[in-house]
Amino acid sequence: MTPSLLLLLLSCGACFQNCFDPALPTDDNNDDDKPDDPEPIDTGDPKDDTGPLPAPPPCSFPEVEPNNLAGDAMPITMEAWACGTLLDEGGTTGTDNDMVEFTVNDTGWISLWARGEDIGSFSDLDMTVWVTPEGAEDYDELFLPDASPGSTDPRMNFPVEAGDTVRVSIKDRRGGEGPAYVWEFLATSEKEAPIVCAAEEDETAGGEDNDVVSRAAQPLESGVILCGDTSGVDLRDHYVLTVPEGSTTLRIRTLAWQLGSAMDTTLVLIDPAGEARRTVEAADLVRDPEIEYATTDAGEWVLRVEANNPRGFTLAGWYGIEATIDTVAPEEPPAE
Ligand SMILES: [Ca+2]
Ligand SMILES: [Ca+2]
Ligand SMILES: [Ca+2]
Ligand SMILES: [Ca+2]
Repeated sequence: MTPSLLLLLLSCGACFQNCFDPALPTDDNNDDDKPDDPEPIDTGDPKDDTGPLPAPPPCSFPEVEPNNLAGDAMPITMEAWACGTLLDEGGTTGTDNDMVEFTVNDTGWISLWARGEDIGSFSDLDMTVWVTPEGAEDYDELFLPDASPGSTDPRMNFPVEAGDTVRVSIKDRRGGEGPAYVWEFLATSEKEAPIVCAAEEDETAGGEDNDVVSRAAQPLESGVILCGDTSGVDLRDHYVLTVPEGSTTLRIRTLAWQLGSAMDTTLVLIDPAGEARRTVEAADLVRDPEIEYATTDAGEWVLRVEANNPRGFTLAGWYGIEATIDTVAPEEPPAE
């Protein structure tokens, strides 16, 4: 691909941004060209307040090809936009792979966001992430995030350590045929965790793990958000719901994908006899399942929280579960 063609495509990307995203500023003095002088946006100083999110493009890190292989990943910094175009070497289809890499400055949660659809592209962006701890020989964590609420653009949050190297691959999921899709990417440091936990999972509360119904031991308290994790090979967690005598409505909600977890959750509600009464899987557009179930069967019910990620396991499989147990006590028999 010639440099002039790349410039033309990047210019198209800028046009997409300004035409389709009214939230983005327009710069009348700068036409629709990418800036010639990329400068990372330094928001490291809290006094340097640019608002809740770093300033949107201009792009601080226009991609430099070749960047298809891990060793060629383009170095970038957090809090600054990178951008590029998915175009194969022949310049005709979108089978490109673009990789960026950065080092984490502060321990805590980070957010990764790859934009395509949001800026007017018909791409279906795919983001794969590797995290390598400082001094490690190779990555030890692999995330497979997917779309985010309201968009096919992947966006996710997960905790990291200072010194970690994060490498990100951006592709079009459909691959093969297609126009030259533009993308933008931003990594930001989150000031707070995306979820507030009132209780934490105890994986071994009932034995070696909580992977089967018979080892369900940890109670879910009504109205309390419990945070758990299904990362790696730990794909199932079981909890106890104690249903008293009377007419009870169980309401269970999941807080995961909507907050940036890579987890696709399946909930299974199991009665005291061990029979599954209700199973709700992640839907395409809403991947955090909810259950509302009425029963008069008192006893120890079990809730299974299962990672059912269509693209395999992830190490960003964190979740929150909130169960409420509403019971109307049985009527007292009339006095003699
Ligand atoms: Ca590219
Ligand atoms: Ca590339
Ligand atoms: Ca677990
Ligand atoms: Ca488990």
